Amino acid sequence: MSLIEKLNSLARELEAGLDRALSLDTLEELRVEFLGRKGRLASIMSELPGVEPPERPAIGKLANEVKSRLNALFEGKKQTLEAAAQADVLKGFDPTLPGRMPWIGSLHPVTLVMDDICGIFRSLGYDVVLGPEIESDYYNFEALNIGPNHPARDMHDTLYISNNVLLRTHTSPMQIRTMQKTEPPLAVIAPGKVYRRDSDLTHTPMFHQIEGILVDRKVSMGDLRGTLQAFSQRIFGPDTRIRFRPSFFPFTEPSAEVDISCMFCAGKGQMDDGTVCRVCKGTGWLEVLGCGMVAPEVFQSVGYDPAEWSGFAFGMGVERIAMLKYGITDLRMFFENDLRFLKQIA
Ligand code: 2U9
Repeated sequence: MSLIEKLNSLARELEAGLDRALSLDTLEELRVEFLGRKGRLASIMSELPGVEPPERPAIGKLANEVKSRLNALFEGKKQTLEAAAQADVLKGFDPTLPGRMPWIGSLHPVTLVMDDICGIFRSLGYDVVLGPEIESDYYNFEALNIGPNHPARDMHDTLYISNNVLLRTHTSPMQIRTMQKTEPPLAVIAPGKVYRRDSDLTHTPMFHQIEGILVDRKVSMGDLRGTLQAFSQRIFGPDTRIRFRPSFFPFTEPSAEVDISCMFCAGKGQMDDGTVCRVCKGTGWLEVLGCGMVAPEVFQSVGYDPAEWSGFAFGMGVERIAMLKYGITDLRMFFENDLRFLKQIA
């Protein structure tokens, strides 16, 4: 067979092969077999030097024409197969289906409640102050009328870093720092993390507190009560009542624990079906915070004259408020980061 015949036969064979090729893989195999560097066309062309010189130009020209025609056919078939493959992908796709919603992060329940509480006090004219979690013994205890041997140190379960440096057990150091650099009158709240060497079902080594202080002339216990009544109604609902029970804190005198009427049984102590309320255990009241009138020793430690200035202070645990507000019964829920729990509240 002459080279011309071989070329024409090769072209016919490839054309037939292209017609039968149903996939891009088969197409590639054909391309390598016929048009590849060591393929059949190259093999035919390698016979060219053996052809009589006068015939070579015509055969060379034909070979080039065959090569570019086959390349064009090959490219055309490739495009057809690629379009078909794309259509196959689209076959299983329903553009009318709703998109997948990406999960958007949300605020932690403790942060939400902390923001709520700060918002309420800001609306009453309080400024928010933030400060260090690592504190000195002076700011955490001494300036708050808790001397070196004061029994109240016991109930603080302090985590010490060194003799005089510790993790703050309450946010009260911030009220001292604020008063040291601010002339009265003032009203601030101090939210943040506090630390205690305490860990059981109802205590965690770190929890969140919000404390507040208001200093002015002639501040009374009635002002304190009115403030906490307004706060409780805004955070727990307009029907909330409060009551004071006498208590003791070294930094306030007199001091009180504050209870709110139970929001689960409306303060009745029992449910509509007559069963005892499991939240307030039948008392109708829930303890939510502590408070009192700022002790004169505290005013003296920041250079305020206790004869001229008076004030009230209060403090609350944020996790406790969040548990009551959302009916959460296990404190550990806040720290486990279980998304099923977190999503219910956000
Ligand atoms: C200054 C003066 C007075 C802050 C107060 C309480 C009462 C109180 C507890 C509530 C639950 C702490 O989180 S808890 O364990 N706090 O009962 N805190 S009065 O009094 C201050 C603070 C700073 C300068």
